[in-house]
Amino acid sequence: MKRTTETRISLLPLLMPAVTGVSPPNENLVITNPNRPWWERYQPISYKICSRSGNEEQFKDMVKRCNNVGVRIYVDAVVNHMCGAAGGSGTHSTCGSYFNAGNRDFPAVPYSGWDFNDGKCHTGSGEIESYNDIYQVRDCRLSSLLDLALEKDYVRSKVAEYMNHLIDIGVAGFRIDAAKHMWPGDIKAFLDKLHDLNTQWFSAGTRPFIYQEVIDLGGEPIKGSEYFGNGRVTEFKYGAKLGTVLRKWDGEKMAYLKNWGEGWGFVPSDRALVFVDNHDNQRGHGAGGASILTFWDARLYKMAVGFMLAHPYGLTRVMSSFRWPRYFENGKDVNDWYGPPSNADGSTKAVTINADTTCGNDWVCEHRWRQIRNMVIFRNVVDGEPFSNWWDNGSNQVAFGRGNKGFIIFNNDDWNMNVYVQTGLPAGTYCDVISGQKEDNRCTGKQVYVSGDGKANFQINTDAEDPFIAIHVDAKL
Ligand code: QV4
Ligand code: CA
Repeated sequence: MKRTTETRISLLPLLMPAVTGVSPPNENLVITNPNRPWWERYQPISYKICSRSGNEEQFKDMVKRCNNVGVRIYVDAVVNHMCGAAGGSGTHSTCGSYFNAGNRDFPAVPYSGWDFNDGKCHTGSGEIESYNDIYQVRDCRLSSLLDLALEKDYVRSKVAEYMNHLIDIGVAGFRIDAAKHMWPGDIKAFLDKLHDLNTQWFSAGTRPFIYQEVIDLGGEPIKGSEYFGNGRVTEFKYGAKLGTVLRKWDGEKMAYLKNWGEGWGFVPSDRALVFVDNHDNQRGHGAGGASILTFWDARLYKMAVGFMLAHPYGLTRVMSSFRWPRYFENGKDVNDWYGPPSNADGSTKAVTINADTTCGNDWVCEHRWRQIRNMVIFRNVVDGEPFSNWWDNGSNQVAFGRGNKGFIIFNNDDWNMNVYVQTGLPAGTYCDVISGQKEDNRCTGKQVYVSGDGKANFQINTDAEDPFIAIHVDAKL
């Protein structure tokens, strides 16, 4: 399975142990200045499955092999627009399909001038000029990207045809890119045309899982809630706020996380798709700003992902990235455009696996980091259990449990922690799944002793490699 822009793993209940999101698989504009940026994949030329990650046969093979081992594939669907207005004309597309951006001609779909919103957008530039005008945001061009006229049944049908092709191959659902830039009713119209999932892997009548990229940090007229009828929505406040808390910016502290979730003004839990970072904001694109934690800040990042996976709010997504030569000039990463690790001929480097199970070739594979992988298991073990036994020291030492199945405790203060707290767990010896895990009925890391009354002693020094401990009933000796 090749990853280019990113791989996303979100965690659904136990029946779906692993869920992977893939970069846009359809044909896109080939951009050579800069040299093959990751973001060229957000400039569609056609709906042929033919990208830098491979062709249709290779995509089918990946989906089949993943489905056969219980890994579900979600596709990033870029259907708000085609390539940028300055994309030119010719066959510089990943499958060599001809197009002419200047006169809106995309014969490989086919789309023509009638299928775009040029006449509908009322700004002087044809671009979105103000996010305070909901008509501009939906009907004008986002960064010059040619905006599709999704009120037309023809356009809706072409989009649905593309998505149905993917569903028939075996994908389990979609991330709807730039959903804020489409009218909720237009999204509903093409979603209503979608097939049920492929019965080779899914039970009859299963609908595709949908989550919509709507950036709503508050302060704009378009609200995530307008999209609830279509599926989940991305909750961007989540990563921005969690990063602020763990960095201790703006006077925030972990003790305030006691009412994390709706209590922080987030969308209802059953509507939320949450994440610490994504492929945009880990490199300064999109929303969230400087507080966003990423693999570059590994220690705080593991704590943030650990907190997210332990907490019951939302449907969680784990990021998996590639490293790039990040280089700041005047506060901006001038290399934010870098594509995936690639060979001299432009082909993407393989995701090699090291002896310690981490990835090589500059693939970061956060999902394989022991702390993150083990917290995914934690989330599955505690699924459905209530948020319980919150404890805090009024500062940055906090703990909480999930019923009688799991417990997690953090020390993000500048002093050592030594506490005796209620875990809610049955008496016994548990393996900490952060410093190690349970193997052959012994712990490879720290051990935690829970006494008959459910209490346990936790010591976490401020300079610990990972200043948090997590235990659950499947890691009990
Ligand atoms: C630029 C100017 C234009 C100008 C044009 C001239 O902005 O005003 O007219 O040049 O050629 C790239 C460039 C951008 C360029 C554009 C068109 O960065 O400078 O326009 O191409 O050539 C990704 C990247 C963008 C990239 C885009 C298309 O992040 O930088 O643009 O792909 O290649 C908002 C939205 C939200 C969006 C977020 C980034 O509400 O929906 O911004 N997030 C999603 C994806 C994101 C993707 C897109 C949407 C677009 O997650 O990855 O943008 O599909 O918040
Ligand atoms: Ca639009």
